[in-house]
Order: sequence, then C-alpha cells, then structure tokens
Amino acid sequence: MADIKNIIIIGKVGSGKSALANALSNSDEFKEETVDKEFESEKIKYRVIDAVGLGDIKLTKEKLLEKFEEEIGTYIDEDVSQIFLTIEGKFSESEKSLNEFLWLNEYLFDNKVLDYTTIIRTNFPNFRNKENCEKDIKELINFFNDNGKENYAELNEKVLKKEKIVHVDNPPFNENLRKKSNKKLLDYLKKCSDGEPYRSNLSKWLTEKYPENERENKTVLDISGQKLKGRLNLKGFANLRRLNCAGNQLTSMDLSGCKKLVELNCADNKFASLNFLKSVSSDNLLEQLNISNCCSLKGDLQSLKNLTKLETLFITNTNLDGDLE
Ligand SMILES: Nc1nc2c(ncn2[C@@H]2O[C@H](COP(=O)(O)OP(=O)(O)O)[C@@H](O)[C@H]2O)c(=O)[nH]1
Ligand SMILES: [Mg+2]
Repeated sequence: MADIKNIIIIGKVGSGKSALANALSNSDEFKEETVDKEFESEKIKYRVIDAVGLGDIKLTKEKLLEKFEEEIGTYIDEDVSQIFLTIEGKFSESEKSLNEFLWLNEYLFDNKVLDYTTIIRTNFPNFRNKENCEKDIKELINFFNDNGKENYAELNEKVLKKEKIVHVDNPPFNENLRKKSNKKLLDYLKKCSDGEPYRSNLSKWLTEKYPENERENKTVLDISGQKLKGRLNLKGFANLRRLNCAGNQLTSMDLSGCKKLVELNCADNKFASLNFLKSVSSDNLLEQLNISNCCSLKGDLQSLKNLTKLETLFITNTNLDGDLE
C-alpha cells in the first residue's frame, strides 16, 4: 500500500498523542482506544495511527511489546512514513518512555526507527515563536548529550541535528490553535513526503524471495539458519503446512496468514514472548511446535491455549513458566 503514508504516533501516556492525532487529521475520533484514521491533504493520502502509551508503570517491557504487536504490528509490516515521538513538558520525566521506545526499536523496527522519527513537542504554548523553539531544541540536545547514553546520542544525530522536530500546542476545544498546529504539521509532512518509508529488511527480503502472488502455492517453507532478524509477517502463505524458521534472530511473527499450518519449528530465535502464537486462527491445525532454545522467551504458556490440536511440543531451554495441562 505505497499510496498511503502511515504516520505512527508513539509517546508517553498523557503526552498528547490522541490530541495530536486529532489535530493532524482534523477530527475528534482519537480517544482512549488505539485507532487509526485516514485523511488527505494536497492530494497526499495519510493514515495516522495512535499507538499504545509508553511509560506505564503497570506494564512490563514484554507486555508493552505484546500490546504494540497486537495493535500496530500490521501497520509496521507495511511501509511507515514517519514515527511521531511525542515529548511533553520536562524531558527528565520522559526517560522511562524514551528508554522503552529505544528498546522497542530493536524488537519492532530493525534498530532503524530513528531514521524515520520526528520529535513532536506537544503542549508547547510558544510554538509560533522561533526563538523559544530553538532554545527548547538546544536544551533537548544538551539533555541527550549529558545523559551519556549511546542511544541518546543517536537521537541527537539522527533526529535533532537534522531538525526533525515540530513544536505544537493542541489544547482541548481551541479550534484556532488546532488549525495552526494542523497546518504546521501538514507542511512538515509535505516536506518529508519524498523520503523513503521505513520497511524492515526482513520484509524486503521476503518479498524479493517470495513475491506475494507466489506465496499461495507454497506448502512447505524452510527459511532456517539465514540470520533473519526482527518481525516476520507471513501474510499470503495461505496453504503453508510446514514452516521451519529455526536458527534465526526473529523477535516476533504474524502467522494470521497461515491458516493451514500443521508443523512449526521456530527454535533458536530471539522471541521475547509467545504472543505471536495468538495470531494463528482459532481453528488452527497446528500439531507440532518447536520453541526450544529461545532463551529470551519469558512469560507464561497462555498463548498455547488455543492450539487445541497440538500433539508435540519442544520447549527446552526457555524461561517460560506455568503448567501445561
Ligand atoms: N494545553 C494542551 N493540552 C493538551 C495538549 N495535548 C494534549 N493535551 C491535554 O492533555 C491530556 C492528555 O492528552 P491525550 O492526547 O489524551 O494524551 P495521550 O495519552 O498521549 O493520548 C488531555 O486532557 C488533553 O486535552 C496540548 O498540546 N496542549
Ligand atoms: Mg491517547
């Protein structure tokens, strides 16, 4: 779907993500739940996606990753034009969410997220004053420098020093300000509209090797031991019965396209949770599953619950807990 530009808004809970999504799409549809909305400006089609909030003390990183996969995974598997990272108020109060953002980068975005990220300073009443905005950027650069973290230095290099930052103010019920911030954001997006969108290396590799119109014929797929990294979406493999993707560095999968899967070997990978198994359909045919040697696997075995036909399970050398009935 190259004709629509996906914009994903990520940031701390309460940092103005939904207000930004509303200002951008000129609507009131973004509230608590994650939603997406399509709109058009100067003949360019956009889809804005309001992601799960970061920095929630009740969520572990693994749970957060699960939520991201469930709610925005399919968008990430398409092209992503821009990630809008919202930062509101004092930077020091955003540290937990910034760290989570950079952690998610490895699991969801091939460590390339910063090449597509723009910081949106929300709730910035002086957003029309250039000096104020520049002062704020300097302070932000200093904050990231002082912190001494490699990741933060990268935020300076790839985002701030490239002037990928927009200051806005979207207070509720202020149509006038909202229009101004809408214009500022759309002008900015138009400026970046020629840029290459984000697409994972794995998705590019898969499309090259298995063009989407040829996937339906495949019943067996062996992509083991190929140093594949990140998130694997096997959409279109509608007749796949046996999949071997063992011995890679996969961090998650979307198997919702593979309704006929009987045998799945995904041993020796970097999955953080078994959440990807939820993407198999409820009437799945899976009989054999190998998830052994996935040392980073944590959490419980809940996700195995809907595998009602499962006969054989290899599960040694993981950090999973809980009983198998
Ligand atoms: N003054 C002002 N208030 C804002 C701005 N952005 C969001 N808010 C308010 O801050 C609160 C949280 O915003 P919301 O968009 O729901 O945050 P989210 O959790 O990141 O989606 C709401 O009461 C908003 O009306 C802004 O730019 N300026
Ligand atoms: Mg919200």
